[in-house]
Amino acid sequence: MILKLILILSLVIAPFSASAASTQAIQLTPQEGKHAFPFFDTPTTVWSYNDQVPGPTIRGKKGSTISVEVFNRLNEPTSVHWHGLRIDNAMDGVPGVTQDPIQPGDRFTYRLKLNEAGTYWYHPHFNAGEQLERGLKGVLIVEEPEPLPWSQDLVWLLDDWRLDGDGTIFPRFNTRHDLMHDGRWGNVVTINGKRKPEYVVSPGQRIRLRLINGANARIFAPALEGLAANVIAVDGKPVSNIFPFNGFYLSPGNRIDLDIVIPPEAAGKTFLVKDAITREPSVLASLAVTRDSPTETPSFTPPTAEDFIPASIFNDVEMTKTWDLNAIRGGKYGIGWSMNLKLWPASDNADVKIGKRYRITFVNSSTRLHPMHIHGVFFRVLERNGTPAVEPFTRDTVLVGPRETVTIGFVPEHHGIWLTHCHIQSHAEAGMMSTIRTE
Ligand SMILES: [Cu+2]
Repeated sequence: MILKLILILSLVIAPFSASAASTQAIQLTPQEGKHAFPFFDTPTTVWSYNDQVPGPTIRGKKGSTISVEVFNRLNEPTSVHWHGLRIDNAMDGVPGVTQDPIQPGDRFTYRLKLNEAGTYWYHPHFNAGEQLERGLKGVLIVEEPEPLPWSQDLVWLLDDWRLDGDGTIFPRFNTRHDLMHDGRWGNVVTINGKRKPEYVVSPGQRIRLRLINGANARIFAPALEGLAANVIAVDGKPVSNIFPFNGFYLSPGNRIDLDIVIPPEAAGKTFLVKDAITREPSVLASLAVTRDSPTETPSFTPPTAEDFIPASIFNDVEMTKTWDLNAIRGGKYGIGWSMNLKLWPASDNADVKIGKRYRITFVNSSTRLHPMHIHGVFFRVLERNGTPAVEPFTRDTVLVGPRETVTIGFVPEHHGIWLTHCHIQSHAEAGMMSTIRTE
């Protein structure tokens, strides 16, 4: 009651600080729903947040706090993980590590302090191979407080689905084939749940395009045809120097923010955005330019990468940890994906201290793909196969290719037990998870 009164007073007395002082309350209800794909007579039964696929895009201002009440109306437990957010460990959404699973009919409230502007996303961390594939995922955007030059902020959640001939979701998850290979790749690719959607832009417009890979396993290599773009952020954080967007692998979990100017002379044109990961590039979406007369393009000063970590600080480090990634027999599916020969929930953990410098090396001893994600931190890629990496940005997910060795550097910032795992859901569920214990 008193808190409410204070909030009301603060709205009356200090309207300009109201957004920072108040807490945005959001409801997320995981539940069965219907989603119409274009080629089928009947809508597909999906699992959704709030009957939407993808779930609602949550937006909050940097510095604000949001509370998200999750009401589980599925017939099985769930949780929500906030991919990329550096938050209180108790809010990280990992059942068995940071919380108990949310049982059917139960509620759990996540309080999230939005400290850093950027592009994030949310998804379950329970039976994730099935829950994500059935449609549970959404985007979370933390908005910059300053005025921005973009007249449109396009958010594209890239996904794929494995649908049967009648439009139902292929009901077997973590199959032997998925486990032996690179997880579950679908046969229908969608942007925001739609097939090849068209977005309308106008000549001279400056737009921001946020790409989020929410697929279970598919890697995307988005390419803009005939349109120049600059990369301004990777995995939520501003890059240290903006660079042209040209051949970027977006692994499950990765995000990229692009700055695009629609050429003033492009009135009436349509630009295709294709996925170049397949031999025959396929259309993901298109940007249709209106025939309006061009507007003046606003100038753009790239945001500063405030806490960008220089790679040189990892020349000498307090600790190194090596995780060997490989398939072994065992686990709940008979085929396990291991980190140092351990299958989750057994794990060979890393113990680290806040503020120290660490190097972690992922050695992929297999011939499969492993996009490795670490919760609650961002890191620099230092080396690939012993050669210094040139990446003017930080990440929270890095693709470790077949037989590849990738070394990263990071400085732990928050207490707690932070999961690190392969973001190919089948691999994670077959054991490829461990933790970084931070004190
Ligand atoms: Cu993997």
